[in-house]
Amino acid sequence: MVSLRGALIGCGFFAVNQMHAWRDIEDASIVAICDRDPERLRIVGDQFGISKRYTDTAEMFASETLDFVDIATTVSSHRPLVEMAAAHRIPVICQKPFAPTLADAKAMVVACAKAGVPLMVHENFRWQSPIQAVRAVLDSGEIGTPFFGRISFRSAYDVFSGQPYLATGKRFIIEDLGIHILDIARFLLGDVATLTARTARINPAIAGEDVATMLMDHGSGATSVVDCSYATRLAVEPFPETLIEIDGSDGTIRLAQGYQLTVTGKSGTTVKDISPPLLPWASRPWHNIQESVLAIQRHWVDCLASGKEPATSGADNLKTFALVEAAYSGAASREPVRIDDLLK
Ligand code: NAD
Ligand code: 89V
Repeated sequence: MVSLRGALIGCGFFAVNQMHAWRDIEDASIVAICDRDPERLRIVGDQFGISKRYTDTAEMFASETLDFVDIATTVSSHRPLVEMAAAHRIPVICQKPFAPTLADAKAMVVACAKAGVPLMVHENFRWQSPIQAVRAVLDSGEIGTPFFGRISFRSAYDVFSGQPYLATGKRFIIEDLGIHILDIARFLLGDVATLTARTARINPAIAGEDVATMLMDHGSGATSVVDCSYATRLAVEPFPETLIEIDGSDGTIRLAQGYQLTVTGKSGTTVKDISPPLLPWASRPWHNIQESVLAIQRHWVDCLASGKEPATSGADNLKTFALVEAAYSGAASREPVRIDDLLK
């Protein structure tokens, strides 16, 4: 297979992981990079040996022949950049959060559909191997039909040192982190009918909410609780582990801190350590997330080769993004929100 020619837009904090992962994928390579900050362009260009460097995205699209673009900028630039890729008929990956509003997210899906180009949201948490392992247990039928889930991310890790912008937005934990955990809930238990939410800000030094609790009714009939906190000090800091409890008609799944998976089901109880691999370029505790970046980028290359729709396509991600919007509006109104009403 001929190697796909990609370009990366946005050479900041997280893009370095994406560049490492592209280097591990032999069917694709990054041939050009773009950042409006010349210093970030220099750092990433030098680290990964990329000589084609642009500070202007329009100039890059005009000058390069590309098979895809990978957008790793922060949220406010996502819509104009995705629409620019669609106008050039270039398949596009866009980091989460997909958009500032659901209306912007819908517009990007329409723009790419009209241009006939694939669009994938870089929603990588469901690609973490422990999350995939939970999904495999559900698919095996071992615990029967799930009727309850708790998907939990509670931490006091200092995310602001690497990503200072997270302290300044009116929206914080649901938009930045809850979006991943809500996506995992959809991935494991299916699409959501209604959501009820409560939020709090415990850290007085930040602008947005740092605690969120969401109760969801899934279309399947299952109920789940998604709870997220960056104000939870524990004896052993679990960042960035997502902990999972699922109860089914024939058993239970528990993914506990330290990547310990306990399954009690039709064939008894098994306990396994399902720690993710430490890739050569990865570092703890981020290795769990870094491994998922490689997995989702591999999936993108497979999808481009086969014509399959990515698991976290733009259209799929609208259903996760609707949960984010519902959580903010439901926390404000203290009323349950119907998800179908948002997706019309
Ligand atoms: P960052 O601010 O460190 O990097 C963003 C870079 O994009 C900056 O260098 C900036 O100069 C550049 N940029 C912004 N607008 C641009 C434009 N229009 N044209 C060219 N360059 C532009 O941010 P970050 O922490 O790396 O986050 C980037 C995105 O990745 C965010 O959406 C964030 O939510 C997401 N993220 C995802 C994960 C994950 O696990 N999926 C983890 C961390 C961050
Ligand atoms: O996914 C993210 O955007 C990151 C982190 C994993 C720290 O929440 O902000």
